[in-house]
Amino acid sequence: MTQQNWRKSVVYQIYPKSFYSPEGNATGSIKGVTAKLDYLAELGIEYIWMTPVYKSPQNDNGYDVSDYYAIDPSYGTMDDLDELIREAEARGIGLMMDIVVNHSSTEHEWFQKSLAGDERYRDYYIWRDEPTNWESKFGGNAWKYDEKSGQYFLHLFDETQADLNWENEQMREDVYEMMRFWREKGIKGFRLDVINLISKQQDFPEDDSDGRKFYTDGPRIHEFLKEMNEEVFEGHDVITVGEMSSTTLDHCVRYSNPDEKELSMTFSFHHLKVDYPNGEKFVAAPFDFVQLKDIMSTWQEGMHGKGWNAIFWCNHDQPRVVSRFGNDTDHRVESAKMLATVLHGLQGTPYIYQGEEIGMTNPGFDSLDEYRDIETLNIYKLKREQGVSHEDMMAAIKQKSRDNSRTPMQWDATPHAGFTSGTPWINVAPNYTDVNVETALDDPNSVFYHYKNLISLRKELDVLTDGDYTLLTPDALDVWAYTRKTDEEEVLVVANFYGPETTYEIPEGFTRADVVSHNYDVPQLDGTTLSLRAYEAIMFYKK
Ligand code: TEU
Repeated sequence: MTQQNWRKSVVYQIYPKSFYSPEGNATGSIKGVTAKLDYLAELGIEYIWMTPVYKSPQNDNGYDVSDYYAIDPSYGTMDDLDELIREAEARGIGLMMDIVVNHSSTEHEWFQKSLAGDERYRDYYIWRDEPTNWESKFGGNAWKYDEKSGQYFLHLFDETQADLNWENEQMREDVYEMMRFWREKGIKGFRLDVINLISKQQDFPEDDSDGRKFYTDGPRIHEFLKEMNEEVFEGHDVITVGEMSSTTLDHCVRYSNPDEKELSMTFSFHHLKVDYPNGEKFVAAPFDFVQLKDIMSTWQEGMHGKGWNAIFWCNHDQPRVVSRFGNDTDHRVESAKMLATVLHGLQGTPYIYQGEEIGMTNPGFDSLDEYRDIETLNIYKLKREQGVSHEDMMAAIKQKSRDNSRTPMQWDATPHAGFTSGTPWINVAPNYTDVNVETALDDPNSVFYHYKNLISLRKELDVLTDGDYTLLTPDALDVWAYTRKTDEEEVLVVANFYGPETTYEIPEGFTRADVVSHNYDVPQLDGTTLSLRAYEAIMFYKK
């Protein structure tokens, strides 16, 4: 992939812990990723974003890095990683590494030295005499007391994930040097974990909320990203994506505008909070469809010609989209394809999360024993202490837990879905006997081939890269229709997000012959009146 045409590519996200273990272990490995490269090449993706495989105590499944230069033995060796880079490249696939530098594990040597009061390293982290009332994203106060020094350190995530002090220039240089090490290995991209949280307002005020306004898109963030670009990315064939927590459109335009020289693109999450009543995640609730269209459309319009979106429904922190915005019981296949069509028609780079391409669902675990995630377990404990009932918490967890996306990849109908011959670290979703890669590859009408077609359309149709976006149905309670247009080409996407049949008047000039993606046989089009069946979605294209 060159700098010029990466915008036509699709990225596939791998959570290696749950991808494949050829060794028969409880957790997947780097060799497991290499073993499945032909499958990914068949799908047509051009980049793999692999979540962290660095040495780590694994309290947050690798987002707590204890050595940025070493591979965690549970994932294999550095040789395995070199082999993955080579083998991927041989198939035209670039590997993106996940860089976690808002925080490190408290087991990292830097933190250990900081704790010991080492002159150079004390200031690599954020120490204060008094805590503030800021909250950790995983629940509880964000400051932890250290008896020895009588000071508190900041942790926006788990207490074993200490926030790095980006005000310290030497720390920043150490981070850039580490990133150059990975670049020199031949990786083709960086995904930057919660990168918009690295610059904290230095007076550390008390908040009437959880504190996020004092460190989200903080005072020096653009300066730090420009510096990182100069030190690491500039002049090299790498793409970059920043994970932007609770960000704004204006900041994302700046992060991803090529003239600003910061990043290639940004992830934002507002569209995945449409089932958070009053902003609260751990409450079971339906999603707001009109709001979903509104938010995504605002970002489509706002980034057009200025910035670049990373577009996605799923990742390792989100429930499965077919269970969330589709229908994973009566219309799993239709609704998985519908959601894929809507996403791949949009401006930006699509990210597909492992298993999404075969329509994997939430596992529906009822018992807390089946959950593993540190966020889920922390929040359960906290909410129970605050008096929320076990039943209400379990309903919320079943719908919202990050473990919904972390169950093993379903390769075939053999025990443990072919993920491992051993006992997996987390249970496999019970529907693996029907929903698996082997079945999908054998069926020309599977979700897999629908994704494959959409990925190839992204490469063929320039309008999917360049076209401007117009939402045609802002108020409709069931239909999302939009166009993408350039002077030469036009795409129309029409999707029914629900089960009951509905009709939609399409703009003049599109015919059955213009259909390039569809999840039913023949479109029910009478003049300009389109009748849509359950979760039906059509993409039209004309020159
Ligand atoms: O996630 C950042 C983040 O804020 C979330 O998506 C988080 O999971 C959510 O707020 C919880 O409700 C990134 C990683 O993707 C996630 O896996 C890590 O746990 C987190 O950073 C800390 O490194």
